[in-house]
Amino acid sequence: MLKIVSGDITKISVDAIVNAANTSLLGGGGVDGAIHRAAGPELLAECRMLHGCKTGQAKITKGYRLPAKYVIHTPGPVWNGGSRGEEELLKSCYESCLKLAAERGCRTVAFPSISTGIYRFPLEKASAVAVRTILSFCQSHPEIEEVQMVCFDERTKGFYDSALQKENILHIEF
Ligand code: AR6
Repeated sequence: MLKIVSGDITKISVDAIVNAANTSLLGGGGVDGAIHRAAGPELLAECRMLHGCKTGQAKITKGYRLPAKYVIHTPGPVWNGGSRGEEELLKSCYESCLKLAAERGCRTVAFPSISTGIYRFPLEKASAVAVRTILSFCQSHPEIEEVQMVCFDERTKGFYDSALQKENILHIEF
């Protein structure tokens, strides 16, 4: 099941939350900064041992002081007009995170809106990619019981709500 919710992802009690990181995995602004602040310095210490991560891939750490057991770190693509494989890379972020979550036995996962902040990915396109990819992964992995898209502002939530509505209509029609 996919739920679109409003809130702060650092407060969500799930098996794994996802961090919209950068390729260094050494922290930054936005949701990445919030997650590191809430998890405490042990998170950065573990991230240092991971030696970075490629765009579209994902790596997992413990959640330390967060309510979540794990943090899955994924560097999303920077939007550069759309002709540099941005949509495929974003799809790969969601798939890589869900794959890692399933491998670690996670049943509940929460995502932030990857790439739509500092990385400027247009929300309409990003929300469509995210919703489609999550729904399709969960269909073939029933062990993932619930995925939440945690939106930090109402504008973002509006885009994810309508992307989910569009997917549901498509599913009824075909
Ligand atoms: N909970 C949920 N969502 C949040 C939170 C929060 N606490 N804080 C911000 N957001 P961004 P990106 C939303 O910029 O575009 C970092 O410096 C935010 O409103 O965090 O993937 C990294 O180190 C937006 O909707 O991530 C990278 O360098 C969404 O999270 C770079 O930013 C993503 O915005 C990654 O940029």
